[in-house]
Amino acid sequence: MFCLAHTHPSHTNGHLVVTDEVEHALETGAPVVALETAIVTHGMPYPANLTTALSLERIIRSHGAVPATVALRDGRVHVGLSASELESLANPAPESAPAVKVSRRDLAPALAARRDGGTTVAGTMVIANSVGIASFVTGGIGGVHRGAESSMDISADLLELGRTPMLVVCAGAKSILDIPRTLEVLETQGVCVATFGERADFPAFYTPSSGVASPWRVGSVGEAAAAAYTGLTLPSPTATLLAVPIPAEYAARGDKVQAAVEQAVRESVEQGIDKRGKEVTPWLLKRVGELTQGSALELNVKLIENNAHVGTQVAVEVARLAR
Ligand code: PSU
Ligand code: MN
Repeated sequence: MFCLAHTHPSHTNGHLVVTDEVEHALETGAPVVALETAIVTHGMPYPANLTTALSLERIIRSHGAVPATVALRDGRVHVGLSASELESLANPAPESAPAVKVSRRDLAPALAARRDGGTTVAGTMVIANSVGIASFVTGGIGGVHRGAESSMDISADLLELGRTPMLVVCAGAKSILDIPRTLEVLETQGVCVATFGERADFPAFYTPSSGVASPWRVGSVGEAAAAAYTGLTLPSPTATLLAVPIPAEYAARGDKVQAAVEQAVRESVEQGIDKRGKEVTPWLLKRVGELTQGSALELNVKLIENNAHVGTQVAVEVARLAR
């Protein structure tokens, strides 16, 4: 259970609210798929953030798993959100304090201050793992930022993948990041990185290929699940980062978005935004959105829905292997 449980049994669940649906699924070994909410609070504008979050939950259910959307609300960690809780996170009342972006280091102060929060990949992994969830679907992970050799801006997502054994499904890393160095850090952290499908290279979020070789390739749901499940059974369990390329039909549009990404990165350096820590990723996402007039957002929705389709099938198989 979430942190306090180990040291203060009387506070068991004091910080944690798990919906009955998720709790029942966990008790019976049914597949549960975690979803993050930094993408809701900081990654996408309203109302696309809400419709996408609801659509992901629907897709996960349609493949026979239970979605567990993770967020912070009023001093508590929530695993599973109602539609109205999701709505208030996606579109906060104007008088309320804005939701914070919650990575591992933000968990304690955000809870203590009773702030609403959208959890990043790292923040979501910590929470999901603490309640026994083995699978997690997202869009893009954080990574090594370009220029990290001087800024040292390396997402906590990569270190969390190194210490929290679970399946994380993404569409690769955005090219706002330094993809070769991101893969280097994942190797250093001992993360199994496998690309789903026929391509030999790691996907770049908006486009199916980054030109950088993927360490592993898995050709089917079964192969992906076998790798992920085996990682969980090792004496020292390891995470699997399953990278699912955006479907080929979107490749041409992805190339156009790619040009906007390059421009946004240049502007962030010119304006010194690249030195602003946790603000960097949301700034770049917003700027790419403006430059592409919604086309980036549309691709973002398509690829994350595709991740949920593929990822849930893998999660269902991992749960079956674990029974
Ligand atoms: N990449 C995206 N969309 C996102 C994020 C990353 O394409 O919304 C979010 C995720 O929540 C991810 C976080 O975990 O940004 C990484 O932020 P940082 O680089 O500050 O660690
Ligand atoms: Mn960062």
